[in-house]
Amino acid sequence: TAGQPIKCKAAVARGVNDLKIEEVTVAVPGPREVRLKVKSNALCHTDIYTLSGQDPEGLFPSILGHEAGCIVESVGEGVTGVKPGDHVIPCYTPQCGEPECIFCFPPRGKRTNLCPKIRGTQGKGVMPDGTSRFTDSEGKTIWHFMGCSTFSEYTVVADISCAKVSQTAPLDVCSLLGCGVATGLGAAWNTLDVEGGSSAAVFGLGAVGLAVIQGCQMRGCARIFAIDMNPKKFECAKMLGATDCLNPKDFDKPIQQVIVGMTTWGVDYTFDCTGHCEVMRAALECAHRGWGESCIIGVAAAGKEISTRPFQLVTGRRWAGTAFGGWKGRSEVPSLVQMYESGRLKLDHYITHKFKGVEGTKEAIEALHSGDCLRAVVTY
Ligand code: NAD
Ligand code: AHE
Ligand code: ZN
Ligand code: ZN
Repeated sequence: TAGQPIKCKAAVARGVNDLKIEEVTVAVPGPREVRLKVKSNALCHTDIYTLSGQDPEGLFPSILGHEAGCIVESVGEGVTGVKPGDHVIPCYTPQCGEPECIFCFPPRGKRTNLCPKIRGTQGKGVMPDGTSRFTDSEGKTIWHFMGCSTFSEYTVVADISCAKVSQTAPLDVCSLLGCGVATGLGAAWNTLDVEGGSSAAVFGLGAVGLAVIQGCQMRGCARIFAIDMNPKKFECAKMLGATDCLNPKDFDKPIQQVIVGMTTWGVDYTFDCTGHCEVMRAALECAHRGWGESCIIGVAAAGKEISTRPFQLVTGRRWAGTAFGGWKGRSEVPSLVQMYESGRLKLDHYITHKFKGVEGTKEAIEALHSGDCLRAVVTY
């Protein structure tokens, strides 16, 4: 197949909540590009959010999907980091690693994973040269998404977006580390860098929130509040280390007041994993007086804004946020896979649903909507 366009099946987002299974053509990879055979895809809430038209950067028609385990099919000119047959996790936060990139390179690059090298074109649904590698059966352009577009049997990504991982790790588990679970762990370990013995509160118990709980538990947090409107999520939260499970519907006062009441001064570290601005406010306002830190992980719809009384910050709370948990894709994601393989990081519990074939993408979306699902994994 190398050197030739590939015809394959993909789930194409044609418009708002309109996903069609179609044959698409995937062009050969250009310079510094890699064509991937997608083996496994986990569905993240952000895919559904963009499909539902809430993403200001959302484009149609496009191929969504950004949590995947893949095998390199062929590489374009100048690619040295990966070769055909390598197992990779595509990362929507790339890592150019060039010495002149102040975001990648120490000393300042130590603080962030937000390499901007291809972010401009990525947000416009195209490869770094400004064009797409996908066409439909009529030869019309289909746009890329988050530099990944993994709801397709084949995709093309930039080489700086490819984290080369162990050949022996199962690709379905690898796909979880392409976004949600890695993000939750990184929010706790990198972004807020939570301390052992401290307290944490996690709002929203999807895979992202549960991974925050797991990360806090592994760091030795003494008390972990788990908050969700769906009590079915509490069992897994407890299994991962939550000490107090709260459903805001069970109280007649705002949940932040409930939590402050249970702790005197609030919680050391809090996390929004819902994407709702009122929840982000609640998370900030139950952070500890004097030093509490609150991390926004959830993605809010176009036009939404956060608010709180400035007094909340004046009295020592800090508002933070994270993209992909602060992980630098190529240099750090492979070590998460190693942690899994060595048994130090448990991940199997996130895969609650499994489907087969690109058609399974629709079933996966229904599963995530049902509220019973943490991650639905579709294998090709
Ligand atoms: P999910 O849909 O699986 O889980 C969200 C959970 O929040 C659900 O359990 C839901 O019941 C709960 N929830 C909804 N409203 C609530 C409320 N008012 N109070 C308490 N709980 C509430 O989603 P996910 O895949 O775990 O993703 C979570 C969020 O993180 C999404 O907004 C997603 O877009 C975002 N995300 C961000 C990053 C990042 O890098 N910043 C990465 C991955 C996902
Ligand atoms: N495109 C949206 C924002 C979407 C967003 O915030 N994405 C998160 C990742 S969600 C993963 O599931 C992120 O990391 N953003 C950083 C980036 O560079 O995209 C908008 O509001 O325009
Ligand atoms: Zn860079
Ligand atoms: Zn995601």
